[in-house]
Amino acid sequence: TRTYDFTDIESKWLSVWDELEVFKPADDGSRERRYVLDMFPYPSGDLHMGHAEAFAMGDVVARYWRLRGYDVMHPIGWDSFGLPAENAAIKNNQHPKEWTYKNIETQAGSFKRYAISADWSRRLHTSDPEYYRWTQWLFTKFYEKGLAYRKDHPVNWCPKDQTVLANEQVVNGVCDRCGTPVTKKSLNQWYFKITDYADRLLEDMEQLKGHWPERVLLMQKNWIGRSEGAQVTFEIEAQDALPAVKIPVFTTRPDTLYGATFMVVAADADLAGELVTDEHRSALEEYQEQVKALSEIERQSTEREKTGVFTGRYGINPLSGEKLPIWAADYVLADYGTGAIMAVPAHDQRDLDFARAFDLPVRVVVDTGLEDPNETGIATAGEGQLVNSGELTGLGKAEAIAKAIEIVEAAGTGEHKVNFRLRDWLLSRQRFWGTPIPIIHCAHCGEVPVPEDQLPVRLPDNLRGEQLAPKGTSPLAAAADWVNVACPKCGADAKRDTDTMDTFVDSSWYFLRFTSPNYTEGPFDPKAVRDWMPVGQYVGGVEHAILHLLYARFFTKVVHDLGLIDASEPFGALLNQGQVLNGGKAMSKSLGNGVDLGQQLDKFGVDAIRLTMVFASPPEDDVDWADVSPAGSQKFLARAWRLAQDTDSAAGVDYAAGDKALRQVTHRTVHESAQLLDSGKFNVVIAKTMELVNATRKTIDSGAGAADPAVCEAATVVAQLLSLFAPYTAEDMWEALGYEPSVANSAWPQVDQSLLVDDTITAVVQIKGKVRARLEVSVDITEDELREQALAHEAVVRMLDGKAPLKVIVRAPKLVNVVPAP
Ligand code: ANZ
Ligand code: ZN
Repeated sequence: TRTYDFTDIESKWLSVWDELEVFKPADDGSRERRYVLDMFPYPSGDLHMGHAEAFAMGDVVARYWRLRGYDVMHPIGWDSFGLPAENAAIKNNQHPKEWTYKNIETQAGSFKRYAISADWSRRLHTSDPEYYRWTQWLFTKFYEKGLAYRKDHPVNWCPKDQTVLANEQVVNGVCDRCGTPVTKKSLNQWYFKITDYADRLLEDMEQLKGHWPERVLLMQKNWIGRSEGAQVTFEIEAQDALPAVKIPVFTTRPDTLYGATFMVVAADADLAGELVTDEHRSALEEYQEQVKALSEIERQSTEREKTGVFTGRYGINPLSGEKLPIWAADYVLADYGTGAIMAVPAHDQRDLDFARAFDLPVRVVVDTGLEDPNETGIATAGEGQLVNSGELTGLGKAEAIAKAIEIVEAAGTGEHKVNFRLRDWLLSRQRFWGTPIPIIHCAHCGEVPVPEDQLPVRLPDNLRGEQLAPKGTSPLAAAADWVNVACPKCGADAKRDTDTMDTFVDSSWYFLRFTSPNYTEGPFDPKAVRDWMPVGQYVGGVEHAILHLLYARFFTKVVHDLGLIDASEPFGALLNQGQVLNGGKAMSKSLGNGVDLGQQLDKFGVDAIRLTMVFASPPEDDVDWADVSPAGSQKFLARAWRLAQDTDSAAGVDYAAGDKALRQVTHRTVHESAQLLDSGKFNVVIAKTMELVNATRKTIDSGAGAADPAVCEAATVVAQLLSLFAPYTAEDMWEALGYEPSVANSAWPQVDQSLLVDDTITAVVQIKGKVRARLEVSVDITEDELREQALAHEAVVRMLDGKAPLKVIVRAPKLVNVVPAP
């Protein structure tokens, strides 16, 4: 007899699946379509344990939906632009594409071996000119809509990588790639105007509730950071030779206007330099130098002692007419609100800390019933009644906010205002290995988008090694033959933009391209997008909770507004799989606790690794590789596989004649598995399958033996359930049972409801305290089901005589008490 040999099974089925194109959707509308997507990989070497987990989870969904009869699209591709390729190229004196495409091939081979049920015909790479042509095309559409623009801006700059960093790439003041302290630099940069979409990005999260993890929605909400309040203008008095000016401040608490005792401008905003008097200028400049070295997080830290300098100027409170000293400090950020605030130390902790550090007055204007902040050092932010506040005195907080806004609006010194924390998306990168920005700069015409028929703007093929090294400007600037072009508008000598795009741009629309990856008339075929979008299940790490998901949502909305697609949200449901740890810690070189996926696959087989990943915990939870047993998984798979070997062919078997107890276990398993899969409890399905395998073996050993039709039925179901987790083993079982490949496209097993009721109980139905009926019901019948059955019973129907009962008290599963209407 054959023994379970995973190597043998793996090599046998891979080619069969390929040949039969088992995982290619029919895409003909004959069945309802569903789109399952794993966040596409970055080709950084071979696949690792993290990929193995994420893709195992996504594949469970794809394979389950396929069995349920949906036409499933589960594509795969690569997010293949980015820095590591460039760094490798510099080191090895190559072009980045060499490293990139070599790694892609390695990963593709591993994905195939890992038996991801992917439609390989849809494969794409964002670094292919056929792909980035359309990234560029989309950029030009954004540009035409005013959604892509350039501005001078102080940017985070990594002096070592010689590149601009987004805020989130600055961690504790250092570059998250190389650890070098980050400095500021002013550069003319490209931005996407994502702030125009702040409100919609926030509102449309309603549609995602219940389908996306709660914490991801919360993180997005905080990132967008909507706050409502007022913008209030303060007159700044002329002083010495300096003229009077007006400074708007943003406040969420206009009710506290009478409690403002000073003002603060961001030390690094131009405004600080414009306000400061000669007497205080050198102190300000010295202070500004210190501030430059700090990260945004440090600046806003409530732990750090407050610092600042006086500007020598005063502003007039528009409500009270009071004269307030203006300070410059780093706890006020230049690029939030207006970069200036009114400070209300009694009710804002940061202001209170500052007031105490510099001996500024603290005035309570909201009586919250709490102790005086002057004494406690704790600002009171809560509800209360206004005091010492002129016309606002006596009002509650909310009323006072409304009233204050009314007053400043009437006086023309302020207005209601909504502010967002979200900033525009800085997409320029001074790097080589990215999508070139399709703009030509002409001395006569200004910025000219590259016309559609001249796209793609291809990256030059002839740069390599040191030529790609960062020099403060994009390496593309050095490629004279590439940079110098004729202006598409006037024909004069002009220059290409030499920046490339943030790779997050590439990944903001790849899910649309997957619907029609070979389409040449546009970025995607509108019909294909209509057919497939939105993605039914998106799977990926929580590290993408903010940026990637927000950018993808933004792109989808813009593309929707361009009239190109119907969907306005890209991902209907989101699953964040956990991490794979080892010994309770993330795997890392420095800890030396890395586990090599390839070695695990060689040792235990693909199926055992996949099964282990899914069995370890619910998909959202981390998997600690030190706590799991791939050897145990392998043993279980051998045991399951043996069932099919021991059973006769399934052809022509009448299951109804089989052992009833085993049939009940089988049908119950199918029934419960469907519920568990629908609610994402994949690990429990494996536990149920294990129980079914045990029950089947017991029947073989004790009952009518392997010839029992119930055994054949059970083995069939085991193969189908296992096809979600252990596709090779399942396919081999399927063949042994006498079916045609592939089990992946067989149908979800039919449940015989009568076999679900195994543990039954007699429920009594009482009317006016007398037993009138008895019902044979399942022990886990729900209250609703029991009520329905009781009221449908003929004795009860007769007694109620067509009238609705006054009251029905249900105690499932044993008792129903019916109180008839009088
Ligand atoms: C007066 C005041 C009184 C404030 C009070 C709060 C409480 P969010 O919710 O984050 O929008 N603020 C405004 N611009 C700022 C900036 N550029 N840097 C630092 N802080 C700034 O916070 C808005 C509040 O943060 C504003 O309301 C302002 O302080 C401060 F009892 O104004 B408030
Ligand atoms: Zn021109």
